[in-house]
Amino acid sequence: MTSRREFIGYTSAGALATVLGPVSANAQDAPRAPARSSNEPYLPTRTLNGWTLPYKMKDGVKEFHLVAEEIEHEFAPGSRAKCWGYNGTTPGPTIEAVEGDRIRILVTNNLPEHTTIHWHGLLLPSGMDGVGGLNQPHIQPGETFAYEYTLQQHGSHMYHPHADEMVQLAVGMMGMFIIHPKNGEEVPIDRDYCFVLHNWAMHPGTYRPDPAIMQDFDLWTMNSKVFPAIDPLVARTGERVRVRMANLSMWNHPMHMHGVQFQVTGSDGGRWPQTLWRPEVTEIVGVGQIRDIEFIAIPGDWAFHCHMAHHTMNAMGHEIPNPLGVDQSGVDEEIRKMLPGYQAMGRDGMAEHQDHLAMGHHPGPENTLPMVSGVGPYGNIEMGGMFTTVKVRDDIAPGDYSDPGWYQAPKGTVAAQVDDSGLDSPPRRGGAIHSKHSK
Ligand SMILES: [Cu+2]
Repeated sequence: MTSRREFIGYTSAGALATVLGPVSANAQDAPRAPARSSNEPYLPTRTLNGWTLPYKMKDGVKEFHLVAEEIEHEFAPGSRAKCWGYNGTTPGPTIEAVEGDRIRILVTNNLPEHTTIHWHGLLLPSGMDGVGGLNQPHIQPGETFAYEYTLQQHGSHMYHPHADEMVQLAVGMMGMFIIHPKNGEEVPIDRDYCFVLHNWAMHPGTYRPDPAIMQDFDLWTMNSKVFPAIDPLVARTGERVRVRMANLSMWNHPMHMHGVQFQVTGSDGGRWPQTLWRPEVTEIVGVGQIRDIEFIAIPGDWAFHCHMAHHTMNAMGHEIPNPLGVDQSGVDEEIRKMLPGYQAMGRDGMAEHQDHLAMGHHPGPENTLPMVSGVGPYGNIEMGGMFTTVKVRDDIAPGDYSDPGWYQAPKGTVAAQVDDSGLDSPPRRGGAIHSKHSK
């Protein structure tokens, strides 16, 4: 691992980290750098819950240093695991550079097995592409390799191992690689967020992701965090916000944003010509893809999440039979043999789950998050996994990313209960089983 002293010698887009102290393993606690604090000619990207890798300038080459290693990671308070990542975190730090830059990336392998890094989507010499055995010898434990090439493109990209991929991706080895256009942005951006979507088989009560799982994952993450531990995307009213969404999981994710029609404006292929931009409210980010979306910020608290309903939940216990509508008296003991800590619930839906846990009715399995959590100004949000919020306010200073708290909705603009005693029967077809208005 690079020492603090070495870090201080680096030029950084996130320069505050070098001034105020060592880069922490969980960078969500790191000081918030103002967006335009750097000397870089571009607006630095903000990696949700993450950080940007500082570099050193050496003879006209930007030199970065990644260290592949085992790390202690927290998905949210109450769920931690031994994962693999880079320089102390999963995902690894974001690499940022400019089209035309010559870059050198030193990769030190502190893992117990060999690795490589593939620069996903980058145009480079074949020998720098990072497929172990095909383009280069594997990087053995304890070795450091250098990758060096000139950036010929701009856009949102990723890096990840191309060695024992099933295991190394499953346990968290990935990061983003942002290349800014050398001539600046034709349409200027005020805030630029990025994250990688991923899935984890963190079986209840365990401390290591299971790499053998193909479909039944327990945790669905944005930058290796689950709601409510995912940072909100903060913006000032009227700002142009870009979100770069990458996917290195085992599923496609239809990412849905409330409150706006965003434009899909770019991908691994760079920021597209404006004639290709299209308005959407949900954009599927396929496995191995990146999609950039942009929108003008509208005041409010807006949900932003994957639309696969199970991807906004945490540990599921997939082997449990469907409890909906079932009287489960006496079955807890039986199920507890399969899932320690299980308590029968779900007869009337799963919303009660969050209340049961909040009231301390049962602790749940060790090191296992409740399926849903998060409390908003009006009650339980009942979400987990790939869910966060876009928080837009009129009075946020440019470059301030701190959480502004909950939105104070103008009077008369919040849905509220009305007196339904004098209502006519509503139009309907078919027979409801239980309904106040079913006659
Ligand atoms: Cu999803």
